[in-house]
Amino acid sequence: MTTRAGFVALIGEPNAGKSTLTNRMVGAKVSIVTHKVQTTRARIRGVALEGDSQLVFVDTPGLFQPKRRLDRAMVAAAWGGAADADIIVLLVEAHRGVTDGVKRILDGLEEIGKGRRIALAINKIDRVKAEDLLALSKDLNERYGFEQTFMISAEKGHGVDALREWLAGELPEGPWLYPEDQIADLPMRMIAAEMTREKLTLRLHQELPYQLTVETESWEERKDGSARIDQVIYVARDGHKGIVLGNKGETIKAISKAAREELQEFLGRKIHLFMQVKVREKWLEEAERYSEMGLDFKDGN
Ligand SMILES: Nc1nc2c(ncn2[C@@H]2O[C@H](COP(=O)(O)OP(=O)(O)O)[C@@H](O)[C@H]2O)c(=O)[nH]1
Ligand SMILES: [Mg+2]
Repeated sequence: MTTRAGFVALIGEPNAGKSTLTNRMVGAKVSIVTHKVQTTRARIRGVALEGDSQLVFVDTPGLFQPKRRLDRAMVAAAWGGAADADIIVLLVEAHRGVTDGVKRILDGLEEIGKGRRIALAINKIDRVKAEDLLALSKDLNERYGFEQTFMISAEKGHGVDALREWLAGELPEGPWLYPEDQIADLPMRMIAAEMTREKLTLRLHQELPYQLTVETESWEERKDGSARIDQVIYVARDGHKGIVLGNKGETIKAISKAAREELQEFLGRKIHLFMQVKVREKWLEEAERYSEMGLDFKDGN
C-alpha cells in the first residue's frame, strides 16, 4: 500500500470560509468560525483521511492589509502557512468576486508562487447563480494559472468531496504525519481557549473581540474522569472588563456555560470551567501573549 501525506494550506480573505472548510474536511470542529472577520488568529491544523492519504489542512488567518501589530503577526502566519504547504488552496467568495483584497493576494501568489501548486476554490456557491460562477472562474483563471478550479460550498458541503479526493491524489507519497485518530495539531488547552474566544466573539460587539485574548492557565485531571480548567480572559481596558462580565456577571456566565457545553461535547466528559477577566493594557504588545496564540512576535511586527 502506498500512503500519501502532506500539508494543504487554505488561504484567502478574512471570512472566505477557510475555517468552515477545515472543519468540514476534518469532520469535527477544530477551528472556530464566526460571521466576523479575523476570527482565526494562528495557524490551525486539521487532519483528514481520504483513502490512503492523510491530508493536513492548515487553516490560516485571513490575508488582508495589516495595520496593527496583531494584524501583521496574523498575516505573516498566513503567508508562512502557505509557504510551508505542499498544495495551496485559495478560497474566493463567489458572491464577492475579484475584490481588491483578492487582487492583492494574487499579487502575493505571484511572488511565492513559482513552482508552487495552487488550486482555486470558489466558495459559497450557494449564494450565487451558476452563470455568474462560470464568469468568475474564467476571470480568476485569466489572472492566475491555477492548477485546478473547484466550486464549493464549505457550509453546505457541495463540491467538498471532489476537492478532497483531488488533493488526496496529489499529495506526495510518504508515511502519514500524525496518528490515525488525531484530528487536530493544537494542544487541547489551546483548543479550549479558542472555544471560549469564539463564544466571546459571538456575544460581544464590534472591536472588543479583537482586543481580548483567552489563555488556559491550568488543566487538572480529576479522579472521577472530569477535568477542571481555569482560563483567563485578557482585556485591554478597564471598561472592557465590565462589558465582558456583564450586569451581575450575566455575560460571563452565559459565555462560560456555552464554552463548557461545547468542550464537554468535544471531549465527551464532564468539565468544570472557571474564568477570570484580567485587565492587561499592553497585552497586544506582549511577546508572551503571541506565543500563547502560536504567533511570532518580532520587532517591527
Ligand atoms: N452561505 C455560505 N456561508 C458560508 C460558507 N462557508 C462559510 N460561510 C460563512 O462565512 C462566515 C466566515 O466563515 P469562516 O470559516 O469563519 O471564514 P474564515 O475567516 O475564512 O475562516 C461564517 O459565517 C460561515 O458560516 C458557504 O459555503 N456558504
Ligand atoms: Mg477562520
